[in-house]
Amino acid sequence: MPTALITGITGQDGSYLAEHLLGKGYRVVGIVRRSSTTPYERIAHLVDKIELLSADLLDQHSLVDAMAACTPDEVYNLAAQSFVQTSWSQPVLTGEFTGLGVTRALEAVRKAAPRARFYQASSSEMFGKVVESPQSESTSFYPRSPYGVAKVYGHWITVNYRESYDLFAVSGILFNHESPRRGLEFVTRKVTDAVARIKLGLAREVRLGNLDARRDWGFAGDYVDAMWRMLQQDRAEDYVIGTGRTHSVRQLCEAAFGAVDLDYRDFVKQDERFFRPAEVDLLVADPSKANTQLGWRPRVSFEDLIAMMVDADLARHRGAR
Ligand code: NDP
Ligand code: GDR
Repeated sequence: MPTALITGITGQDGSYLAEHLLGKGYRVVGIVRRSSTTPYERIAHLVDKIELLSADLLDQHSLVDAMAACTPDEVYNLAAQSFVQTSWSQPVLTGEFTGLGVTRALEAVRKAAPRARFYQASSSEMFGKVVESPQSESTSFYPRSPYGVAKVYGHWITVNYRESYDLFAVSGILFNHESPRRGLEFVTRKVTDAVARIKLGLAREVRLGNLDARRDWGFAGDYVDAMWRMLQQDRAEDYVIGTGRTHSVRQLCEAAFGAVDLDYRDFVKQDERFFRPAEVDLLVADPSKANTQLGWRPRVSFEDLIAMMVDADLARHRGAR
């Protein structure tokens, strides 16, 4: 039974990846950081099937100890400060978690589990102010936020450790992926949660920033399979993962409100607080390398994804009444 170690197991992707690997017969070990509460809501249904170790991306020794304790065959480094807007108010912390944290994770692998295969959660935010569309593995980076800059560092340090130490280290450049487990501050979930509350009479409006930004949105459950596939290849290489379709935040609102027969224009208000100091206007993936080499294709469409998220938020709010 192979062992997988997941940092960020309590996050959206960590929870789906844990399910995916358990389904394949893996022993799954997750890293959690100390908290005064137990914020395991996304993995509550899995806690008796996985092992949890206490460690933090800020603490090198804890990562080495975790690696030594479980001797993983595969390491998925998903932990990060992942909210772009927060990266302007906490740029140093974002650099520590999202940038240098990758080096700490790689050092822990090098010291305690050098034969383990390593996955780094890189991001389409590295393309930022895009120099071409669609974006592929060969597109140059132009990050537009402290988060994007930190991810570029994490990306290149992964490449560097592969080349310096012959580690099997890959970087998945993933475009936005969402689900009913998405954090409430991200725009898809913010909108679908608001749609549910408005439909049930619990709210009257939702305040958003830039409605013209365009993203390539897919379903998180599909994307964790791509992560796993990358680590099963003969050679460690980097891959772009996305759907190849792009929609604006306005179209997202149209789809989400439309799913409950409401018109978004009656409920969406624009608010300066949610505009960013520097915006990423357009992202759209060219996933042809992943299609060909990994045999990976997204299975859930944008429309079905938004409907799934609206349904889940409606059910949750109905249950809470
Ligand atoms: P989430 O924000 O849902 O999860 C982040 C995880 O990181 C949580 O488990 C969090 O733990 C953990 N974490 C944060 N800081 C630390 C730390 N110092 N030490 C240990 N753990 C820490 O992110 P997602 O699941 O959406 O994303 C997973 C990864 O993929 C991230 O690296 C993200 O940047 C990247 N990514 C995501 C994309 C997306 O669209 N979702 C697209 C491209 C890349 P806690 O629960 O304690 O807060
Ligand atoms: P993003 O996701 O920054 O792409 O990063 P987010 O959902 O936060 O923003 C997407 C776009 O929507 C616009 N927007 C708003 N965003 C939020 N959060 N709240 C609003 O009210 C709002 N109004 C408009 C934003 O300006 C932006 O253009 C996500 C994260 O998961 C990263 O960790 C990951 O690396 C990238 O996706 C790929």
